[in-house]
Order: sequence, then structure tokens, then C-alpha cells
Amino acid sequence: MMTDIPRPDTDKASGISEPDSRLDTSFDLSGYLEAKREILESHLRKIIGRLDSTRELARAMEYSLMAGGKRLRPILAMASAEAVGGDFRLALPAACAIEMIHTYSLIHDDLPAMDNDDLRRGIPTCHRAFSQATAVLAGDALLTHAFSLLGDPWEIFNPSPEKSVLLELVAKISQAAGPLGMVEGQMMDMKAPSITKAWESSYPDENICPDGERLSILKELHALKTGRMISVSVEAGAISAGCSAKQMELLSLYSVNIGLAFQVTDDILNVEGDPAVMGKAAGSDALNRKLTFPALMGLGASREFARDLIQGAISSLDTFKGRADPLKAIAQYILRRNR
Ligand code: GRG
Repeated sequence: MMTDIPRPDTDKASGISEPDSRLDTSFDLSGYLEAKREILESHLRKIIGRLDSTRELARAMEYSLMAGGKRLRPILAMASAEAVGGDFRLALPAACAIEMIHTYSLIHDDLPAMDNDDLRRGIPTCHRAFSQATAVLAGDALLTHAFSLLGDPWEIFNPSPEKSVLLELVAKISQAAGPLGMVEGQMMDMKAPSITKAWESSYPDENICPDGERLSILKELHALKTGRMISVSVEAGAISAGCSAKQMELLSLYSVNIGLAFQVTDDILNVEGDPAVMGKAAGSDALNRKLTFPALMGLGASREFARDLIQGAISSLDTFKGRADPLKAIAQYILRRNR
């Protein structure tokens, strides 16, 4: 464990060891998640149901898309639409598209050329259940079909946002998923695979990359790889429901904080999570000597960092009052999640 790194600035800003009353609400999150998950999945089933189920490609897409998962991103989109006082159903085209893009990224991430995982969402990964070639194509098809839905949502989604809003969603979501977001983050992840190895291009001598710099690399990597898709989920829901510029500013703050916190908790779960609960293997980061928050900061400081980020996220929603209770409760859930 490396201990001589500077603590994140945010650690100084608040008494992170003090309990924060804003983290306690009586909101029924599990009822909310269940209701929204059901609505989302009925729309995903409609989308997949329009494909020819006798084709292997459609079956592979359905296999991974309908395998469960927390549905965090689409539920964030719906909750965000509600937070700005809108109809959550307007967020459904973006919510479904984002879940399809997220599923594509998991299918590709699990491939032997990347993480080479056998288990995802509690079942064999797509390439294990089908073949590597089918898994590549199922991912490609989910990605492209997501944008085809945003371009032409009317058969499945009623109500739908108007055309100018759909165009804005296409721009925002593709930016978050592509070379300015998730795909570049994945690339950075591949280039910074080891806790001992220095950042390849800048530091050929592995001893000269200071820990503080590793931490900022790690934050940037995850802001792109995981954070951008989480952020855009919140933003897309608000855009779909016609939010104001001020609402968007505050929701963006919330979304950036929960996006990073999500990755910190993911790293923590990789150390101490239960594979049976998570539906995927644990311990792989240490095995691969990956650059992670616990590896750089230690488990305790990582937990504190995540807690501080979540407190920041919740504070940014103060002016939304009760309409943002679902978003606040989801932020708490990110901190406490066990899968
Ligand atoms: C292959 C282009 C490409 C990108 C892959 C997001 C990503 C980039 C890879 C996923 C690898 C990973 C496990 C990242 C950690 C955080 C994360 C995104 C976890 C999976 O998301 P969850 O926990 O999964 O929301 P469920 O199954 O609940 O949807």
C-alpha cells in the first residue's frame, strides 16, 4: 500500500468522518427501483421483441441485455427527469439507449482481448454462452441500435421528446460513450494496467511517476471510463424533460460526484465484495496488480473518499427539495451497494 500520496482536496473540505444528516432519508428506494426497473425492462423487451428471435445475433443481444443488472443508469435518467419536475416517461428513449450502450461495453469488456471474464450479471459472459465473434457483433448491434432508437423512437415510446431534443441526446450520449468518454477511458485503463508499472508514454522509468500523479491519472481514467456514462444518464433524463440551465448545472455536479464514487465503490467491492452477491468475480484487480483507489490510497481512505463525493453530490441537490429524493437515495445506495 502506498501512503505518501496527497489526500484528495475534497477530504479537506468536510468532516468526512462525521455522519451527515443529509444521508438519512426515509425514502423507499427499493420500491422506487423495483417500479422503475419494471417499466424500463418492459420497454427493453419491446425493443428486442421487434428483432427476429430466430437469429443468433438477436438472441445474443437479448441474452446480455435482459440478464438483469442494477439498471442504475436508466433509473438515474428517469429520476433526473422527475427531479426537474418532468414526466419520467420522456426519459425512457435515452434510458433504454444508455442501458443498451452500457451492456455493449460490458460484453466487449469481458472478451478475452480485454478483461477475459467468464461471469457477468450472474451468468456466463456473452462470448462464453455464444462465441467471441457473436459477442463482438452483439455489442456492435446494441450500440448502433441504441442510436437508431433515439433517431426513431415513436413506435415504442409514447410520449417521446421532440426532434430537437432527440438530436441533443444523440450528441450528448455519443460524446459520453465514444473517444471523448468511455472508449478513451477503457483505452487509458489498458495503458495503465499495473500499480507498479508507470504511466507508459510519459514515464518510461517506472520509478519516476509520483503517487499523486497516479491518483490524478486514475481519476481522469475513471471520469472517462465509468463517469461519463453515469453523468450523461443524469443529464439525458433532465434534457428529455426540458430542464433549465441552472437545473442542469446542479445535476451535472451531482452526476460527476456519483460517477467517481461509483468507481471507487467498484474498486472496493473488487477487494472485499462477495462474488455470489455481485454475480461476477472479485479479487481480479489485485491479481492483475491494477491501478485502483484501494491500491493507491488504502481501503479506509477510499471509503472516506467515496463518502465525501456522495455528500457533495447530495448537497448539490438541496434546492430541488423533495423532487430529488430518488436521486439522493440513489447516491446513498451507490455508497452502500454490495453488488
Ligand atoms: C469495451 C468500449 C468498452 C468499454 C468498456 C464500462 C467499461 C468500459 C467496462 C466495464 C468494466 C468495469 C467492470 C468497470 C467498473 C465499473 C462498471 C462500469 C461496472 C459495471 O456497471 P454496473 O455495476 O453493472 O452498473 P450492471 O450489471 O449492474 O449493469
